[in-house]
Amino acid sequence: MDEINVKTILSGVQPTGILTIGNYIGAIQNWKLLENEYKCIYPIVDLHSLTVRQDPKQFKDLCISMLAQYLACGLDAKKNILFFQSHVRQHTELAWLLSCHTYLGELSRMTQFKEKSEKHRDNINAGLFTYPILQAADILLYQACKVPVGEDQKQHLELARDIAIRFNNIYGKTFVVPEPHVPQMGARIMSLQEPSNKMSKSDTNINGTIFLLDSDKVTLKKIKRAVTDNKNRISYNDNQLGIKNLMTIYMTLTKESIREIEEKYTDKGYGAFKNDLAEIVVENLRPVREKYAELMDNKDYLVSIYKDGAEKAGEIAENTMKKVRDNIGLIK
Ligand code: ATP
Ligand code: LTN
Repeated sequence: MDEINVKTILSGVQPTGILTIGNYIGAIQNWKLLENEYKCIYPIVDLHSLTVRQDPKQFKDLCISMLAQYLACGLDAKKNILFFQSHVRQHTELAWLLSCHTYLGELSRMTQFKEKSEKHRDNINAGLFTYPILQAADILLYQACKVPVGEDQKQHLELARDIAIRFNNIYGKTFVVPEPHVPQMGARIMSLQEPSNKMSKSDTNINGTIFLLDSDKVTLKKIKRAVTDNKNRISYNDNQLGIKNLMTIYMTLTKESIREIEEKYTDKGYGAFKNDLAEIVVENLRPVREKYAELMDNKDYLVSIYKDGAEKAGEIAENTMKKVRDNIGLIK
């Protein structure tokens, strides 16, 4: 069993919109590199999204859309377990048991809770507060050893580790203690309008964000309008954050080195560079958009993927839960 555990990777994304080129470069492209080496489990964490009020009809569409986006980006459903968190009931069962082993003080230190309660002042619900416990359950349920997450989720992962260690100390070894996974291509894509901020799918300034399903025309327009500076020099440095960000996108999509890109554009200005970059982005995203449209036209196939995923995930989850229930003293 440990042999299997050592090789499990797990990460979750909330179904709250369309993935950005930041998610694609920073997360999904890296996940693809792992699929042959690890057992990869990617729940679409629908229950987490309910900490913010969702329109029920729209939410169903968002969830299906997220699954189609994963597949359209090239995640292979045969090699990765893709499913909806809510379809594997053990997530919420474990979350309760873990909540009895988590302190209020720990939860009140979470910066995401502080930020989100600022943002949603009219709906500071208990779920928002206990959100990291459900996240810990997602991870510990599958005995994941590595969790690919961005900077902002490191604190939640640290808490998941603390809970796992505490539980193991009280009841004997029950959970693998997870570690963050630092991706090989660790690029962080910034907003095209405010290059000191991360590009994010929930950013209200949509001109700063390239969504995977943006049309060619929209992508072109967003790149042309991307904030740069007046140096008109293609150089990768911290005094030219806008151009640095565009070069990062260029580099990760073409696999050319920064040096090669700088040389290629020594005698050229921002206009030419932006035109070429737009073409590269458009060429990369077009197949994703086409595949997405095809998938959304084939709902039966999507249903078969998430059902199969939930079945596989459910088996692993139940194995862990048997051990947890027994260790904690619940009668079989
Ligand atoms: P939201 O706006 O809903 O908070 P987000 O777009 O910031 O979402 P997450 O859902 O928090 O993204 O993250 C999903 C995955 O994508 C994580 O692994 C995260 O590290 C990665 N990711 C998100 N934004 C970027 C980015 N701008 N650059 C690189 N990787 C990113
Ligand atoms: N909280 C994460 C999403 C998330 C997650 C997880 C990430 C839920 N469960 C388990 C990694 C592992 C977020 O907001 N990005």
